[in-house]
Amino acid sequence: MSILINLSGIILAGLIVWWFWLSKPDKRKRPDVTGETTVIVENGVYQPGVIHARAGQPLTLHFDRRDPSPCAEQVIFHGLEASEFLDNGKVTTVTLSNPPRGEYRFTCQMQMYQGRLIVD
Ligand SMILES: [Cu+2]
Repeated sequence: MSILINLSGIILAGLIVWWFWLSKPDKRKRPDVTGETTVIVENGVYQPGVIHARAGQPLTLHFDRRDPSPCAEQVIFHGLEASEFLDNGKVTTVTLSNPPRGEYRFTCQMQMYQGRLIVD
């Protein structure tokens, strides 16, 4: 009986090791970027909420605002000196011509909409 318990303990430990160290190769790989993404602004969230970009490559974002509330009317890129007003029911394009490496938040003016831009 104790052999069985030990065995299951070893298997469990093995699973934990696998889960935490071996099962996430994607995290180390740099994600693919296209340099162009459509972001839907609706129901208090940006979709997608995380955008990847390459340092030194232009990034074009098309904000598709589907929320009439004034909360959604502006997008601000913190740390990048970039912001834009978004017309409801329309697509507004924001271009970051040369984003430096780093991680930046982009939010509405009240910071209820929250997104992350990761430039690497
Ligand atoms: Cu807001």
